[in-house]
Amino acid sequence: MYTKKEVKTSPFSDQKPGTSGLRKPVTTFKKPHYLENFIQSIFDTMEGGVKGKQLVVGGDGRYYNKRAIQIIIKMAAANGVSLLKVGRDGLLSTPATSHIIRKYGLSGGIILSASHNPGGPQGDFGVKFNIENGGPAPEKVTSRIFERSLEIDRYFIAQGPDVDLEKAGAETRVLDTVVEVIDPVSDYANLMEELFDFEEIRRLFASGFTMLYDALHAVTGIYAREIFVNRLGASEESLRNCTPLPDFGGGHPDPNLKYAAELVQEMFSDNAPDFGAASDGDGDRNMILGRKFFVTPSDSLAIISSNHACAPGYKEGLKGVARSMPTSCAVDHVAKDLNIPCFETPTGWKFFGNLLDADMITLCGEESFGTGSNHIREKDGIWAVLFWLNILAVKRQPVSELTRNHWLRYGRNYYTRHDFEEVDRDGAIRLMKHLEGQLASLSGTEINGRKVEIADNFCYHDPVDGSQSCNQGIRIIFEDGSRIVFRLSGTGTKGATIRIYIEGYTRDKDRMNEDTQSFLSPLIQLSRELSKIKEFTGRQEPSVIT
Ligand code: VG1
Ligand code: CO
Repeated sequence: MYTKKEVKTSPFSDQKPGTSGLRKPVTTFKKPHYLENFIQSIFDTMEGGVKGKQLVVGGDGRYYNKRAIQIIIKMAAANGVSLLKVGRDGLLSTPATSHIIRKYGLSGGIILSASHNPGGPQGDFGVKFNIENGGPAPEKVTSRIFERSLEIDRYFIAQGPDVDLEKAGAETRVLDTVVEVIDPVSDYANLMEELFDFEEIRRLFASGFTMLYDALHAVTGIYAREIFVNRLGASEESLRNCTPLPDFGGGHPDPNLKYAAELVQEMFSDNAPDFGAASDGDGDRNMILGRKFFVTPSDSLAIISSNHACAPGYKEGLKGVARSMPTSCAVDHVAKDLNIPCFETPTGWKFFGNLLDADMITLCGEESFGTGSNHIREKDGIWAVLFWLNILAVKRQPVSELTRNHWLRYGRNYYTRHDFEEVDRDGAIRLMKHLEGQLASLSGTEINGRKVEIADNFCYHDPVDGSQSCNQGIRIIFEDGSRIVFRLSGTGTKGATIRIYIEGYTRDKDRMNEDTQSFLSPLIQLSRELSKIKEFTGRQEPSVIT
């Protein structure tokens, strides 16, 4: 029924993976040979060759997911993959994929997602490749893939009918490859039951505790229904937008104050439920809200770390923690208190992989609504929501009270990120050069009463494999614990996105409940002046503030 075909092709020059996989407009991915070239480049550079390997593939259900999966199934077969697990209907969240790779000892996985970027025919598509530890391919692997993509001249693909992906458990032979359709939820849900106290959380819901979970019409809808409603007894009304749609209902599947506006509005209304949460397109991000209360992702990591013992899976204690460089230093205070190491890595989950593999950290997170642990090698949205539920089930305190008590104990790291999206790329690059040029003269000086402790371009030395990743963002750190960080996004697909991260720290008990933007306004003002953002981009105001 199937025949193997070799197709001649020529390279594309723009297949360099960014912070998290290769992300391009759907229109680019639909160009003849575009997806095929990239997939073949992954196969061609797999250690020991792809022949005979076992892999998994799935995606967040966005537009082009179904078509792309069929192409990948046929390419995997023509390249001699022995077993290919595929999520039912082509669906698998990023964290669930990571777990499948680890649980079944697969050699890797392909995740079709542009994460939080919008979908649909005019939206974005993406391909992420994860390696055998279940985590995103590290830079040495993505560089090999990119180099290969620049010289590729052929790919292999099976010709024959599409594989039916509707029934979990079904097996189809494509050439010599077994294509197995898997239930995308059950293995993952079982893992969650091992880590968290489902009994206790069930009791919490039974006591009348209310929650609103918004999947933003992306992949986590199917996980939320099984875990929160079926296994934990939350009411059906707790679920919002939980049917995955190819265009995410026209929305932006990014769980933050701007793009999850409906949820935010409800959580800040007078009859708000006790707890609110949302995830992104591929399910690795999370936003945590209480009644009329927003928890910054940086605080969320710190609060989870400090309350880790509430969850059975973490009772034994933490080996260490890690955060990406722009993430606020809130977790550093907890680490100090627990007397465990705290690592600072560049942006992107791939940098946590070595630390997790070497058992040097247990929990880690990013300011960009990403939190996770050593249970898999990706950040994990539903996991973070469950961790909060587990903590709340034990503490029986409102989210706001829990967070405020945390600040009283450790001090508060006021934190905001200002994104200037889709600015002119040349202007953005010139802005970063301008900042770089000022670093030497900034060190040791005093600006508006704050002494600069460090002004540099962050360079990471991986303590496990000794690799170096430089040029990871300009940081200006002041002696009083405040910081301004500038970097360019590596996930956008139009122009450039400048991210400015601003942080201020206080232990003053009388200053714990101020408005973040006003607390930080002198630093925000300074960030505009230092970067001359108006001059370089023509823009004064950010497009997104989180
Ligand atoms: C953004 C975030 C980063 C995150 C990455 C992937 O990258 O800032 O923290 O790891 O997205 O997230 P950037 O380069 O645009 O700042 V996801 O949910 O795409 O896997
Ligand atoms: Co994501």
